[in-house]
Amino acid sequence: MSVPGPAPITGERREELRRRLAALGFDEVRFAAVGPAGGEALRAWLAAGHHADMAWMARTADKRGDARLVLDEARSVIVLGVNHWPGPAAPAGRPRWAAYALHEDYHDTLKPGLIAAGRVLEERFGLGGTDHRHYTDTGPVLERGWAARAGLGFRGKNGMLISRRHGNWLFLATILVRAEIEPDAPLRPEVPRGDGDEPAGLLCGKCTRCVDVCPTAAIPAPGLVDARRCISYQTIENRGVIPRELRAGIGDRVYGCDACLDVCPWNRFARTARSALLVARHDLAGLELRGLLGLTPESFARIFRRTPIKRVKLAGLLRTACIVAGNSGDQALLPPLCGLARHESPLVRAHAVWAVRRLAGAGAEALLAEARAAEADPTVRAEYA
Ligand code: B12
Repeated sequence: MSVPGPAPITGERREELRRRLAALGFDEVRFAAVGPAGGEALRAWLAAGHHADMAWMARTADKRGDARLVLDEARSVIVLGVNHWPGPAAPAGRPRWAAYALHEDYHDTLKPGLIAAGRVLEERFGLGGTDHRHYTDTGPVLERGWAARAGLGFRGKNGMLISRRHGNWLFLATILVRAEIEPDAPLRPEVPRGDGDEPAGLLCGKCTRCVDVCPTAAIPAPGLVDARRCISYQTIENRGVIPRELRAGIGDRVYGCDACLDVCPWNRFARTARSALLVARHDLAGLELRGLLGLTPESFARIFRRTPIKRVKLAGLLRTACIVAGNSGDQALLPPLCGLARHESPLVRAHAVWAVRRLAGAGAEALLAEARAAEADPTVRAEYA
């Protein structure tokens, strides 16, 4: 005898669920039915090597392509969006941070909202504790695909899930649920190819601003991001040496990159974030480059505690700060950079050498002579060579 699943959530009960989840701080609450889900597109992306060294993406590809391998008997996906636009106030002449990083780490701050959402499902909708599972960038789920399926927005040519209300500035979270929830419609139900895989750029029209503006040409086709060339990947996920040919394109971006987000015309509707699930750290946008170059383990831990930036660790941030200094044209940064050419981390030394050379030109060899003579690490020696 088969055990009946949880009762379907439809009509007014579905709207009650939407209201209760919105009240927890989620700016968008939408529903999708589990079904075929972008697995083929993901596999093509992986086969082309676009995931760089994010091997975990390949290891979990089957699950990402099939929500039922993540939660067996999952019938619905609740897709939640939190607007994180920090507003237009970033001061000029400072190193640039991705907008999402101007808040405490959303993986942590959204969690209480997701746990509370689970309680709502259990206490008000009769689901058991094992009938739902939540993620925000923390599990093998194609979050943008589900968000598009649920009509929360559409996948833009920059790969982002773009909302008509919030532009490019939504954090996404998903709750896989064993109950059937009456799904919301995707933005243009007449366009799908039949498998729920909406073409990228659905509401982009002829606009290609995001593709054209990318400083490292990381968007080879609409909707397709090659992480190997993406500044976001290089400055956040890559913990090693940043390829030399990409360093100039990094410009003044010290952590993450919003180049392809910033230019999107859909951002005109965005409003400054006010969700209770975010803790603003807009002060980071005021940090000066010279200060970053002087970070110590203690000051790094103090300033970046609870932010997503802590994940790249001190050496990772100093590495990118050296690149930004090299790109700055500011010769006054040569003394701290020469100091970093003797830093204890070879990663930092390698990028400091690059920056000194870029800033000082022919004068660099004299400035680096002592550090070079003392250098034993092969990666840094390669940088000198
Ligand atoms: C790996 C990853 C990265 C990588 C690779 C980026 C990429 N384009 O895939 C790197 C490190 C480069 C990166 C960068 C950024 N990321 Co990121 N990243 C992820 C992560 C963990 C997986 C994304 C993924 O699966 N990529 C593989 C590609 C092939 O998948 P895709 O882009 O989703 O598109 C496919 C599917 O949607 C599928 N599909 C199509 N139709 C359908 C239909 C259905 C029903 C389904 C299920 C699927 C599906 O086919 C599509 C094409 O192949 C997600 C979190 C998550 N678990 O989803 C966050 C996530 C995508 N990142 C996010 C953010 C904020 C960023 C940055 C803006 C950070 C920054 N400022 O530096 C940049 C933006 C870069 C860009 N233009 O994409 C947000 C995006 C929110 C949004 N509104 O879109 C996410 C969703 C995290 C979150 N929870 O908020 N990221």
